[in-house]
Amino acid sequence: EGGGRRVVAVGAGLAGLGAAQRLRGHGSLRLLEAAGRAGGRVCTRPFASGLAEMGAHWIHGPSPGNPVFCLASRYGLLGPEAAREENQQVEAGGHPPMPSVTYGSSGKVLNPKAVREARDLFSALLASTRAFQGSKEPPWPSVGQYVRAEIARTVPSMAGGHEDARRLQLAVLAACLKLECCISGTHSMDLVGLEPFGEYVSLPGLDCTFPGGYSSLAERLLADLPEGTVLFNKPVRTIQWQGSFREDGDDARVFPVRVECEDGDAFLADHVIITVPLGFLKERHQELFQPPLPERKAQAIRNLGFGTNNKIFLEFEQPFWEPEQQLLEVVWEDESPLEEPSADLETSWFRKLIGFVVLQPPEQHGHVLCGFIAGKESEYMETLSDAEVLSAMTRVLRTMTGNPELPAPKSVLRSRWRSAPYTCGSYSYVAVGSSGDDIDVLAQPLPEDPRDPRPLQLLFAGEATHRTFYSTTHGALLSGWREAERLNQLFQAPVPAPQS
Ligand code: 6YU
Repeated sequence: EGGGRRVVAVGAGLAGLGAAQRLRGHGSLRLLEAAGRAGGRVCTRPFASGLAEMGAHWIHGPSPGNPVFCLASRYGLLGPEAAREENQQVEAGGHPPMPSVTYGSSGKVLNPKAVREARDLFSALLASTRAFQGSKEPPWPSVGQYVRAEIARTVPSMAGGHEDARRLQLAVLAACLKLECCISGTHSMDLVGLEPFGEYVSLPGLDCTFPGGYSSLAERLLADLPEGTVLFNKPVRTIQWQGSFREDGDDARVFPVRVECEDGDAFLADHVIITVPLGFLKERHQELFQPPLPERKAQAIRNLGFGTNNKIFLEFEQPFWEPEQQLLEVVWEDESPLEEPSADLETSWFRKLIGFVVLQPPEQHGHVLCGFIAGKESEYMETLSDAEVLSAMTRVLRTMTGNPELPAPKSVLRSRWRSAPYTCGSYSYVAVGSSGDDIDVLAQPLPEDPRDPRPLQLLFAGEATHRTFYSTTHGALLSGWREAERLNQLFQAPVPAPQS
């Protein structure tokens, strides 16, 4: 250690691991992680005969511009499909096409042509939101209000004016909005800001998964760090900055930051990289930082959105779907985006579920479906028992397939990201009333004054600090690299003369 500068990183998700990877060789580094494992929201668990991704599922846009894809390829963690050049060039715009079947609540498979028509309309509307990027006066504050207003305008001409067909189109559009809630990790698209929505960048490439689990990436990053760099089960309680702290028995060195863990252990540092999720910051920033964060930073934390998207894995003895089907969607035929959804969580939470992805290949995973559900309904689901969730899912599937005898799943496993004490939700979005500038403010190191003699005491990384790739693993990794680079630059700069 000697005179080298001491760096502490809080959180061993991809942002923290990425920062550690890039900081090697500079001063000394400790990573404090609240959980007993690395990866954070990258979390693979065994389920059925295979694996279940409780958090991040796909590499979004696996192509040479995606650092997660590049690392995973370098480590040999991806299957042959992902490595194919053609796959890397597909422009899916964040919504990869998958062979799908759409069930309606009347118990029948819906007409694929009618479903496609409504989906195409929705995609076009969503794409048209990009036009409002940077606009001083967007027509509506939120994506949801804009999309619904456009749908209302289209209604008279929808489905050639045929009432039943029009109703079906509206029901599919309601399902599209729920899917979008899962993608944005929000309760309602009415909470997602229209103007900033277009700043999110989707990379080219056909989304792919990790055959050995997403956690294999975190494990590789961890394995490359010197032994003992990461301390597990070390939740941080307070971060004191702008101080003058001395180690017992060593008066020579004074550190500006002191990081105290819940178990009372304390670490003195010159620089602390904070990678805790925005959800955790929203709940705890007031006690976490002493002195408190500047108002601008606290405001950005309050302004930005952080919602819930959960998964429900169901294992079946036998598949009731066809082998080629990769996505089973559900549409409640009595719903419309122009009407308020039911607010009674107890009786209708399961209506927010968008459907299921079939885990591939069945030889590895068994017959497993992965359902997605966002928002308050998803948070309500977290309060239920496994048996209650399993029985609600069985009812949904029986309704949708029109088969009251459909065998219940053998087992269930779900994520509970809202109740996870060191995450407090799933991922960030740019909420109504905030903008991409809030992301940059969140990412700004402290103290704010660049002439401060003790610069970069607090640095901020994590998915929510990446202006164009927030809510993704590549955004998280890049944010960690960015902050490590900021420190590396400082370490290379000539050391200023000590102040007397
Ligand atoms: C992706 C995907 N994906 C599904 C679900 C979730 C997420 N994401 P971490 O939380 O990892 O690390 C912080 C650590 O800090 C953690 O270990 C804590 O324990 C620790 N900590 C906290 N407090 C502490 C304390 N006090 N002391 C010590 N330690 C502490 N991303 O690329 N593909 O398919 C999905 C999905 C259910 C929950 C995802 C996906 C998001 C990523 O998982 C996430 O961004 C990163 O892993 C975060 O890493 P990190 O290091 O920042 O934090 C237009 C428009 C668009 C909007 N978005 C569109 C994009 C769609 C996003 N898609 C997501 C979809 C799924 C299915």
